Amino acid sequence: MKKFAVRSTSLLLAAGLGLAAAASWSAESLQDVMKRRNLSQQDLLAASKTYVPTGKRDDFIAFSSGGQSGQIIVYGIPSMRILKYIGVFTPEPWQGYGFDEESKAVLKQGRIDGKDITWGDTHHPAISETQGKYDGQYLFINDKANPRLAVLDLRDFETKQIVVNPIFKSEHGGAFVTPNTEYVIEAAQYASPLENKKFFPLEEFNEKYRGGVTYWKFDRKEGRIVEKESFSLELPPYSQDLSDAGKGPSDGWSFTNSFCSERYVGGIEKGRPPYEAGCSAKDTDYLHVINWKKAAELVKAGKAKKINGHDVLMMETAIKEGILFLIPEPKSPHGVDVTPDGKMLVVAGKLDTHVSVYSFEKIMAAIKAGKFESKDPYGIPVLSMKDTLHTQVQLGLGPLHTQYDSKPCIAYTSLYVDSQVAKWNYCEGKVLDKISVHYNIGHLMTMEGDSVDPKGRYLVALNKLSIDRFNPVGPLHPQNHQLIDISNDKMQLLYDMPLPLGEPHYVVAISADKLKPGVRYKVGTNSRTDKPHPGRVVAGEERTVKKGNKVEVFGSLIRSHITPETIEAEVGDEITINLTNLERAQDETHGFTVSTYNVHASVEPGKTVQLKFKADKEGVYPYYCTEFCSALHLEMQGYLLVKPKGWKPSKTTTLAKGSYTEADYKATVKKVADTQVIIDSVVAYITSVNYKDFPDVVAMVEDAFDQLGKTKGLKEKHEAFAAKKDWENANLWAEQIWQYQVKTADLGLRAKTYLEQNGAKKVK
Ligand code: K7E
Ligand code: CUA
Repeated sequence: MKKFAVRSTSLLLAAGLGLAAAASWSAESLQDVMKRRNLSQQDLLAASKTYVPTGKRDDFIAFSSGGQSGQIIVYGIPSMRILKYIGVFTPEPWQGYGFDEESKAVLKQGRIDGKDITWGDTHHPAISETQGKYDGQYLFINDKANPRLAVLDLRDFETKQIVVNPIFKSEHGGAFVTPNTEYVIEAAQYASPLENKKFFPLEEFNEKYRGGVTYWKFDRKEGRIVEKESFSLELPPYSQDLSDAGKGPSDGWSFTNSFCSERYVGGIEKGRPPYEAGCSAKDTDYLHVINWKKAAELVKAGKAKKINGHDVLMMETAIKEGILFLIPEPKSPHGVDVTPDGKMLVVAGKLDTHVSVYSFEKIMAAIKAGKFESKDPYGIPVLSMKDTLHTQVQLGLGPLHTQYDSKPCIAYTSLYVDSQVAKWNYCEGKVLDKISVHYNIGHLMTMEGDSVDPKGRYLVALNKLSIDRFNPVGPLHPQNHQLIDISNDKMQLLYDMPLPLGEPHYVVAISADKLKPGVRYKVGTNSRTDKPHPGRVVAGEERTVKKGNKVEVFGSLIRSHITPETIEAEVGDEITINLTNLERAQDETHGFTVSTYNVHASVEPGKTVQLKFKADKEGVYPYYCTEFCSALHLEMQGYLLVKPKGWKPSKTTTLAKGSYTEADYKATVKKVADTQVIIDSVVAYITSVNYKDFPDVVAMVEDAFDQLGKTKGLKEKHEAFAAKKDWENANLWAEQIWQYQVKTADLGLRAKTYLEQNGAKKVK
């Protein structure tokens, strides 16, 4: 390998050929380290279960709600390494989210009453399902504070759509998908008048305030929610909480529980007892049982009423058609979780020590027999607990949420007050194990644990308080996601991960091999619409168009150059900059910003973005690439020149000249020749193996030849200047050849390394 070491390129080669330093093992033994760091055998065991060596990958990918950050957090399991934050309801500068026109258009869909809302209280992410199994195609998440739902595409981990709930003022029981992602379920939380901008006094709460559940229609082919085909069910003002969709035998039904079915409206200011007291006075609240398939048919048949332009199936209709029922459930429940086989639903009452396991078969039997114990004040038939319960199990204080294991009948329930996870058998109604967590657990999550096909192995406890677990960082503490091994009879705590981005209520995890995200876009793609971008260019077609006071740039980015190098405008001009990243190589993202104009874009390979602003102040504004993309990244630069109105150059200006000699020129020419030798050898290697079987390598090779192709004609150019003894121009044009060669060699070496590591075979 050494034979390629050429002076000016040796740095590049050292990196590209992987001339690693000789492995230097620590002289310490494992025992020494245990002693020095005060680690137990148990600690070592836990470490070995979570440690993912460099270059290796995680088995599961978790998508966590970002809580009040309005974002999604992506991390790996079991390493708990954070992989990405995805901007959803909130601008996210790294990804240019909210700073380029394409993503601004997505955020704009989330406007309410014409106003931007640039944060979200995200609670429940959901992965799209096919036949009840996670399929890894799409991700949904709700915003509780401003009732909205977002759609993310897992091909590029980008937010594509935000829809605003047309009738709710808050929302909590979403996102939950039906088994084939026909609908995304979203339930209201705090009851309000359904009609927009309508005021009714709290004294009319029972009559004029309403809850509900919305079923958002999802078009999988388009990857978007179809608002026109979505509908809601009007429900009593019972503070609907979490939902879940039936599966298997219960497919077609959905379940939503509630708290404060007392319909208490507080009023401590008027001497009445406070909310907390009034909202937990009764021993039971109501589980709503809804036949959503039938509801969808009724809406299609025109039985819905339009409220704010949205189809709402009124309670009266739902009762008459026999698609809405209630079942008492223990005090202030939080989660309702359908078992993987779809036969039971587990409800945990926060203020009860039991979990209640309802049998779907019994529910159906009671409905069929018309066996109701009463009607609620709105006339909804109420099934009795006795007729519908399979069993109740005493688990501990403050049971909240339940998830399932790959082993039959095994469930895990979070105990908020006890700060514990309980492992139990819901078929036999037996507690099997308990483990303490730190502290005050909300949701918990097992691998694909709310699907029909849970994967077992790990459980994550989403603890609300971390108190003393981490180094102190001030009064606001991070949250604590604790990883627990559930592959054996006894649960084992493995790892504490601080989550520093809001309170993530829920997280879902999918087998990593189900995700197949791309590494590049088709050149010229608007990633937010998946369509060709009108501002796209191919190499050589870059241009700047000035029309009146509008300056529009159609530019490109490729290592290590921004085209154009200057943008000239007059003060007051409207500037539009379209940029296409022409790279095909993996991870060659360029960023782009213009000084002090509050614009930023992340332009991944193939993507086209648009930045728009008014050049409202005269002056000189550098623009540059914000991602360290290459050895000449800092040189990816240019100037926006904003001239005063009517400005003319006062005298002929000349650009500053460098002083170059014949010797400089000759040295550069030699450097070019040496580098070509390296390129030739790399090309010889690549073409000697079956590189065409590796699509990533083919892309790199294409990129490399693109770069090399740009040197065409430059040799003649520098030689012509040399003949005239113009050493500056001769040297700089020769240097430009080397610039392209370096990029060619960089790609070629990456391709070579890839081929070597991925078992490329010799072709004759
Ligand atoms: Cu915080 Cu599901 Cu919104 Cu429970 S939720 S903890
Ligand atoms: Cu492109 Cu830095």
